[in-house]
Amino acid sequence: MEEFPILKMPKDRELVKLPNTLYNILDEFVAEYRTEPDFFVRVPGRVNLIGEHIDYCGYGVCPMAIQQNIFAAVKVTEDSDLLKLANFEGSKFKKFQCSLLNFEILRDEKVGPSWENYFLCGVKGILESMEKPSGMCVVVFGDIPPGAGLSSSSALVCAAALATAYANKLKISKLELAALCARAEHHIGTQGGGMDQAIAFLASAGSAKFIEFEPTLKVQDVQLSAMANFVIIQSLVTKNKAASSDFNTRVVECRLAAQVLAKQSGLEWKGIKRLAAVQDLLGIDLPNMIKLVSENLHDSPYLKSEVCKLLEVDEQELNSVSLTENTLGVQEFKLKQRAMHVFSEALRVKQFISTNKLEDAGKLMNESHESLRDLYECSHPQLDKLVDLCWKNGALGARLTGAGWGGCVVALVTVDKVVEFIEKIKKTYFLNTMNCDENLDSLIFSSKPTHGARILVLV
Ligand code: ADP
Ligand code: NG1
Ligand code: MG
Repeated sequence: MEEFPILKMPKDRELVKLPNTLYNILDEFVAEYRTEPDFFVRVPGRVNLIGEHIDYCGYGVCPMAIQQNIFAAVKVTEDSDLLKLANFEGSKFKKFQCSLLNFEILRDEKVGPSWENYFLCGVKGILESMEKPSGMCVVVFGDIPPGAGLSSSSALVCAAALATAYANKLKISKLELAALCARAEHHIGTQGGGMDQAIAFLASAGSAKFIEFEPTLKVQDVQLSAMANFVIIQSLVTKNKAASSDFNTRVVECRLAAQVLAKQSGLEWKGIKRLAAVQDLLGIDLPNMIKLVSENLHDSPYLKSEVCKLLEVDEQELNSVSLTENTLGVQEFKLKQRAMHVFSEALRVKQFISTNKLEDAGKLMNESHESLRDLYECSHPQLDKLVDLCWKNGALGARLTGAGWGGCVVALVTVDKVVEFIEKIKKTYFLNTMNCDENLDSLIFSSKPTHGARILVLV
């Protein structure tokens, strides 16, 4: 784990001046297990600035890590294969234990999988490359609001993987961990693209990142003007992504759009899973992909029977080549609208990372929101309301962030206007619209890009 700086955390808390979350977790750990942890891992959540629902289509995205984290305190027990998990919020997230040599990841599409399953995804990712893991006692703490599009799920998966890797002295790079965790989170049932796990490990303080997935994972810094400030606002509508088939339905619509476009273009379509692969094989640019979609796909939804006919397969074959377990019953697919969103959003990302004009960056964010609302249909009336208030109260741009259907909005506001903007949104959204007067500072805050996952040891 050479790439991870091992930070030292003094046991003597008097040496640390400020109250520190880590010491609260330490106390909780000692109360739970009557011993001290060997180490902590800390993995940040993220806000995606632009490039939504395109990572799983093979296109680059532009997130940054935020200050909220998932922490795990860990004690390694070399004489056993037992995993013991406890959570700081014990009434919400119940204790759990299992053998690391034999466990199952349980999905639940009605209420969502229980929390330990996300931890087990990360563990399973690491166990695929080793045989005899050491047991672990773990306490998890998180302050990333769950189901808010700030990637609490992946921070938990990544924290579990990093903890398991470090506990077992595995040599593994950040890039490998990111790719491994993206695959591992699929065990929960949603087929995301890898943005969240990549930024969790590869973020660095001070800059957002442009993350590309094809042909392999690659990360570059994105430097925005010093005047740029990103404000994150919770809509107060949550969306548990693994508790419905909405997310995978979009993944499948994009996959079918890719396959239909490939077949129409005379390409061998069965091996194609992503829209980016079609573009690659056709060797044309994004504006021409948009033209191809507008000329070749129809506006009305495609019935499953029509897709079968176009691809010349029966329903059984379509199910096994293109669908997921939880989308087998979907009968209609909006191929044109989803593909239009993906290609236009991929183009917006390129423009966003290369512009030095904040007004242009804001406009691209606005267009992204409109596309997610109208073409991708993953917004929510509360998100639309909030975005509208941002537009009216001085933001240069605003859009939903993360998977959507609820969650957060990210607004681009110039430094000189941030305080005034936050006050206006507190009043117009939280007080007037939502009648909410709880501590608003955790519901609307300005965030600077922070660093990726870290390991801390007690000294
Ligand atoms: P998002 O990634 O947008 O926050 P998801 O629906 O993908 O939302 O994941 C949310 C799930 O992650 C929660 O339902 C819970 O199971 C798990 N989770 C998030 N934060 C914590 C936490 N602090 N402790 C335990 N589980 C958590
Ligand atoms: P959130 O909102 O964190 O569940 C999901 C996917 C991302 C990406 C975005 C939409 C997972 C773990 N994350 O994020 O890969 O597709 O939606 O841009 O599936
Ligand atoms: Mg998630």
